[in-house]
Amino acid sequence: MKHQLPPLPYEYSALEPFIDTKTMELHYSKHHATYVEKLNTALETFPALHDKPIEELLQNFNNLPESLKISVINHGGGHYNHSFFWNIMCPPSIGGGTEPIGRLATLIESQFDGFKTFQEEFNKKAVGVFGSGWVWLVVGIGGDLQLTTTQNQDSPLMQGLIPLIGLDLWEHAYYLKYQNRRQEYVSAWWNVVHWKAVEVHFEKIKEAR
Ligand code: MN3
Repeated sequence: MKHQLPPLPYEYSALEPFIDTKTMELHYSKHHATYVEKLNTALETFPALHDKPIEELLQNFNNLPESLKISVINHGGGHYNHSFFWNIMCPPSIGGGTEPIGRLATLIESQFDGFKTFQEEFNKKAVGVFGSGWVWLVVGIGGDLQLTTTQNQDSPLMQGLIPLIGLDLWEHAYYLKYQNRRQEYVSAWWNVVHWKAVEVHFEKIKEAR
């Protein structure tokens, strides 16, 4: 079974002015699509593995055949990370950019000394990533929240972590609009974080444990 580019849950222009239309279009229809294509190509000669969900391949990447490992980490990670990324964003008009509520909010408050402090720490980590990578809020193995960064398309799943939010820090994610001003992109991005979706995802993780 081939991996598929999942439908984008909104129009290319939906996250304007924070993420511009042209960037969304290229990011989804070129960058993400290419990860999916290259992942499928790499898996062609491994039919048994081709049927497995991408999450499972990444969580167990250590057991993959050596010749396949790098392709799954790069293109499989790229496919998973972007599929995840589209779904934790939405336009402000339907709730993007609010603050979390409920159990997730309580946990953020207690672990990071408040939502504002959490955002500041996240931003600091985002700006500190050298080259291409991602910054994440994840659920750790013990169920605690952690801020972490990954290089290239490495996925937190590879370390047994479950992402709650993640921000793409590759230049392809922001260069057309923000050029070298990554900090500005990171600050603007908070306006489109879909906390409602993140909370639902968080509750599911809690139930599964
Ligand atoms: Mn990207």
